[in-house]
Amino acid sequence: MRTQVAIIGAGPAGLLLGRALELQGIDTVILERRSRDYVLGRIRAGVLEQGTVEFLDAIGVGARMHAEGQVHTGVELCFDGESHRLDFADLVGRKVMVYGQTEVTRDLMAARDASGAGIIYEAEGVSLHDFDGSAPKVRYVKDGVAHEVSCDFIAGCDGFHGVARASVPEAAIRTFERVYPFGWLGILVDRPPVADELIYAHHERGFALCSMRSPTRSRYYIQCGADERVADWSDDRFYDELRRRVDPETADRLVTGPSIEKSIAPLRSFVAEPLRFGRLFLAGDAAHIVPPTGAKGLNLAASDVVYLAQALSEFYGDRSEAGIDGYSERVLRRVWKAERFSWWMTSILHIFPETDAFGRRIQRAEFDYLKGSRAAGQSLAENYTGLPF
Ligand code: RFL
Ligand code: PHB
Repeated sequence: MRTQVAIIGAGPAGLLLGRALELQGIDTVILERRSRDYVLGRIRAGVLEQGTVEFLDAIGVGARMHAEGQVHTGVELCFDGESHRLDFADLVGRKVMVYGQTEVTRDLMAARDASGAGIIYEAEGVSLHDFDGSAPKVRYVKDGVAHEVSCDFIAGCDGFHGVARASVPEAAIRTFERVYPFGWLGILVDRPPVADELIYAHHERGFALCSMRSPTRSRYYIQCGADERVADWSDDRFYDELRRRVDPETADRLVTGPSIEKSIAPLRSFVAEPLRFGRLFLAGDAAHIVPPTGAKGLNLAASDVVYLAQALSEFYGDRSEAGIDGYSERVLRRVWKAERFSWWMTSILHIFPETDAFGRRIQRAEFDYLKGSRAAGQSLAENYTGLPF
């Protein structure tokens, strides 16, 4: 089989890239290790930056998002039960869209189906070859039969545990990492959200987040120990803990119900440098990870893809290599700003093992500063709604 760009992974990064390239007339093959249902069953991100929304519109997959997603013009911050609303519209004239990653993925899969391009699911043993020359290849096994795809470029969009980054010689790559000593325990429940907007809460017992997927479906998270097990958290125990961490009115308003999903996500900051190795590019979680506190992971996958699609379209359209040469530097400059913001949001909102009395006073001062200073509010709002591409 021959294609122009072989894409590894059918998460948001791979699907967005496939769609953007298809609109430029560039041929792609997408190889995904899991089944379609498995990919659609993963509950992850919920907040789209304004720029991500604009990108989805530009590639013609925004219709259902505008019909079913919820536009949010602010968030609530809560510190030891005291609340403060940040009004993004007033502070920076911007907004975000609450629309699940699962739904974005579903819309992109439907668009790919409609164009007839297809996705090769359950591709096993994917391996990358010869990306240091001009004729890279990707091999995989499907239903017991070995296949080879020859291509001009490989896009590694296969997430943090994928094969693409792991295929790069160790001496050619440098990684930067911080693993946080806690995780997020999340539940999904078919009950109306406790508030119209997201609530990010700091409490001496740990962080909590009240989010949503629709007017009838809520997503809640609490900070938990890194080694805790989902099985030890009954729904009742989860709700009791959540109530203790938010302000009393929110706790009273909470409508509980049986969880339809419950999982623990570890928290990590990670960046690989560079993001281009000859004819191989890394994008999305394959290239970098942020803790979810800033709601940046999916949005970074989208901005990486904007740059990569542009670079490849310049290569094929204008026969210019400037875009692919500049890809890594351009992406990393934006990525590190999102890393900084996500790390900072995490550090002010969570309880760390080393958070002593001094540390909590500093966290309190951050909250008071955000409450009292328009500049501080603008800084958070500008980052949360998304820095320019
Ligand atoms: P994905 O989504 O992990 O997709 C990678 C795909 O590659 C496949 N794959 C392979 N395919 C073939 N061969 C192999 N060897 C392969 N190895 C892996 C995988 O099966 C998968 O389908 O990466 P991608 O596309 O880069 O997308 C990144 C986002 O999924 C991620 O950044 C976000 O979900 C992060 N995130 C959030 N981001 C936001 O922007 N806003 C949020 O509100 C937000 N909340 C979250 C989050 C992530 C969370 N978890 C569980 C990590 C909340 C949580 C709890
Ligand atoms: C979510 O709804 O899953 C969500 C929202 C905001 C975050 C992280 C996750 O910062």
